[in-house]
Amino acid sequence: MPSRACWIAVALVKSRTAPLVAVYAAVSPGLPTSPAVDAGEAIYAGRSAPTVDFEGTARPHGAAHDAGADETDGSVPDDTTPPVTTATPPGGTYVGPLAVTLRADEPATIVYTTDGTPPTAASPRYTAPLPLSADTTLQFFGTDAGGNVEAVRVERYVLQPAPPLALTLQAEAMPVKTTGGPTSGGWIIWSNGYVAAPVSFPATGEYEFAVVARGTFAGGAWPRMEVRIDQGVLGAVTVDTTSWRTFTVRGAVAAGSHQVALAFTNDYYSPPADRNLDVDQVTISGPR
Ligand SMILES: [Ca+2]
Ligand SMILES: [Ca+2]
Ligand SMILES: [Ca+2]
Repeated sequence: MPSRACWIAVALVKSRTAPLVAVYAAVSPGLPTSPAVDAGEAIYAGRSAPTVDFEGTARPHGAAHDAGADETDGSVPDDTTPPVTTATPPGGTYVGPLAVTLRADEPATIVYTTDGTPPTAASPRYTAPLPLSADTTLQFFGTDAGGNVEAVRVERYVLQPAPPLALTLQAEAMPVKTTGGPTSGGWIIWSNGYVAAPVSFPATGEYEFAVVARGTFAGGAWPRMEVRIDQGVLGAVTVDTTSWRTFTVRGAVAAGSHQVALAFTNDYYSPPADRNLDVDQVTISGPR
């Protein structure tokens, strides 16, 4: 018997307004049927589902159809196309931590793994962008409403550490100075106050702040200097020298832009005694 390309689609439709079930048929052109039916013609109507005997391949109906399509005339073929899921950004080499978004081109359930093993239907389901903080092989696939399963896709991410910060800021050039005036090579903070500048920290970690400073002893004490991040104290030192010297403070700073301030906190003035803090520069390095 010669084979011939032909199809018969049978749609079972339940009425929204009454417990009525109808069967519609669509037949490929030239295919003889008995009894003869035309595409879109109702060949059964009743209050319960009929028993339909036919030869050929049946597909599950309903869920396999594209959502919202008009299926009553049999003109919409079943969805047999698996979803296409895309990772954004795609695999590659990136600097610093990353968040990867998975999106399918149709409504689909996406599962994924990050441990190098191929995902299965039981793998974690994707619901929100995936934060990556180390080299990761991301594997995933989507399953659409019709049960069509996408082949596993693989994206490899290589995350390089952000380049370290090594930055020197001159105190006299900082954009914020709450008090004081210029002095040779730096800025003299003569009452309680600070100089400050915004700094972008490339990654979270411990940074070193090497401050070149000097001071005047008065009222029985040397000046006290704080290194502040967004006006929170990272560390404090006593500047016990009248010549420029480097004082070092270390502490954890979160990635992002922060105000770095060098503050004088124990001013004293009783003429002729005058306790002051002079600041030349700060070198910021890290993370380490
Ligand atoms: Ca599909
Ligand atoms: Ca003073
Ligand atoms: Ca300076």
